[in-house]
Amino acid sequence: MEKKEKKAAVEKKDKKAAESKSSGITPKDMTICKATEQMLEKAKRDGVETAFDRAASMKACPIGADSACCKHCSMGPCRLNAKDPYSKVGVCGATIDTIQARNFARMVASGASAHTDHGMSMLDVFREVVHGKIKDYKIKDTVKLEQVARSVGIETEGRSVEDIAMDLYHELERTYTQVEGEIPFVSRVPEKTLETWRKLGIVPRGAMREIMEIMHRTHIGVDQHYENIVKQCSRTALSDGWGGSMVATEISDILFGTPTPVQADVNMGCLKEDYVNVIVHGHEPNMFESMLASVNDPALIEAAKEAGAKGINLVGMCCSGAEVLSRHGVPHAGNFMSTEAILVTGAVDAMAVDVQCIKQGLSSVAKCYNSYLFTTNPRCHIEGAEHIELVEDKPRECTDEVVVKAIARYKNRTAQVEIPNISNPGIHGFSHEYIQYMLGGSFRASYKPLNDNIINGRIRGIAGVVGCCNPRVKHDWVHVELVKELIKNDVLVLQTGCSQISLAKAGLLTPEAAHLAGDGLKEVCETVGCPPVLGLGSCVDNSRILIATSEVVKEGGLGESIADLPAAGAAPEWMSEKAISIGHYFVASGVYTIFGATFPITDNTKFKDLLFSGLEDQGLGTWDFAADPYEMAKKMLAHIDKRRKALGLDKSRERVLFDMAARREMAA
Ligand code: NFS
Repeated sequence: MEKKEKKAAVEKKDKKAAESKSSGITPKDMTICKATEQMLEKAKRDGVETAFDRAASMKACPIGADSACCKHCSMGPCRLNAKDPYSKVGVCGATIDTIQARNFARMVASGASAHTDHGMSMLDVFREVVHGKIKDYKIKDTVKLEQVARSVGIETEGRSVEDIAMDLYHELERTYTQVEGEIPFVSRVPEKTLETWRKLGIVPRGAMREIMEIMHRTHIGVDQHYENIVKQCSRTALSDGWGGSMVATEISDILFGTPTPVQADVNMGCLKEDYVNVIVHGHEPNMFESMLASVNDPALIEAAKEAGAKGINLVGMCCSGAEVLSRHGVPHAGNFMSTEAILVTGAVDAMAVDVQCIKQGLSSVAKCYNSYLFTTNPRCHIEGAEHIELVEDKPRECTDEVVVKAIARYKNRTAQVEIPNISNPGIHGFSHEYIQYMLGGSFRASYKPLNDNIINGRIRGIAGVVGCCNPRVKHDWVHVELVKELIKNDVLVLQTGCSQISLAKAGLLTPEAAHLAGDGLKEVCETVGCPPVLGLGSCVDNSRILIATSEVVKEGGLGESIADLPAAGAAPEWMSEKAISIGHYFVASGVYTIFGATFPITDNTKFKDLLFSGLEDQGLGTWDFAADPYEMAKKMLAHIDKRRKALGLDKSRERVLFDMAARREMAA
């Protein structure tokens, strides 16, 4: 981002904040989500405050936004001058580059910890399922179990499911605990990409070791060379993407099923006034799976009916919502910036949360509407919320109690109920396995048709558009505008997390949305019958995108490493440290990655140069920034075209019409 552009963006934000304090900003300015807007209007009438209001009235700290302060020791906190970054150093002598690199590294460490701790929890559940201690879940997808086992070199021929599973558990545990060597899933990385990592010394050992080392190195007086700190950022982020996150996805698929396309509704219209409404919001699918069992329990359904309800209605939010949407077609009520707004409906009888992206503000909004907010995970308690702990081998005790209390709340509902009458159907549940099948057919499941279509230019490139929503920008707007621009330009878009929900609400996860795509992409979508925007699930499911890119490289014809692909990634409205870890593992994997909203960096520094161009020179990907979605699309397309040119594909984008033979080949 140019200094001027960033300054203008900050000034605009500040102006917006000042205006809204004097009520300059209306809900219409805050979001393009009509349901959220309607609830923000109601919240205003009810005198209820949400994160949108707080963001509007709280000016972002400009020094923090530029990452120009250091508070890692009590000789400070030290503030440097972002306008003249080399005019000062911290008390210990730390330069702006060291300070920014340390701050960035700690964001990577925190984000990577969140994903790897989640992945490790899934692995704990898996181990106890295999041991027979946890009986509520079982290995549902044995085909995937064998595939994953083989991918890390475990023999599967003629062996029992339990034996394979136990071997897989031990192998994958190394992802976290190994002190020397390489994490198991490097076996999936294209050879040339892995070669680059080895050359740079950034192949992760185990996530615990990498995260511990990054925390050590960013302590006062340890690593004071930004280049060396960034190296450890890469190693740690890779232990998330190809480690913790990938294990979370693969184990969840093995336990709860690999998603296949399913039609489901998204948006607040999923709530039903005359049903007991239970929302699950969080990140770990096991609580959600048990809640699904609870709401289908005949005794609890009967209890709900006795309380005067027609039944129990379960809906998801955020990432575990996105997983259960993908696996079971459970409706999804909205993304991160709608979690307070949905409580304003008054129709939520209970919201059960586990970990990550749970706003503390939910507690006071829930109170205003007499809705229950339950925390369920020992890692996440919230003052003012009731805690009902989910014990992994007795999960129903927790989820049944949540439902029982929700029924009681339904019976005594006092809040006025207003449910936005909006729900958006779409197709969810794509996985890298399904993309292979969808394009190649069951006899020849392969990425070849995708590669061929990229080579012949019908598909210009692939983009991953992922990540959070952030009240500092117009909710959902940046996601939607960016994706529309990309598909219009024949870029196939893969999505996860809150971004996928933004686009689902905008109706782009339907095959009919193909009419918004450029001619080439439209032809492919119409032939295969798929949407131009494919939803792959939650944020840990970004690992599905990594595997897909790896498969595309291995299929051939598009270069030898992930860095060679005409592909780009974006998190247009990011806000969490997890997003920084994800962004950095995509960059370290070779992907051009652009963020919107803001970027924690000072312009005109060596650290910025390294992130925004130096890493690419080392054979990795690159970071970039643009607040405006059209500018972002332009930059992504420019990168895709640069890669096409390097591959000699810049001439192949003349229009190729499908003849019958080509259609038959694709549909086979
Ligand atoms: Ni991802 Fe999911 Fe959403 Fe952002 Fe939060 S819910 S893990 S971090 S806000 S996409």
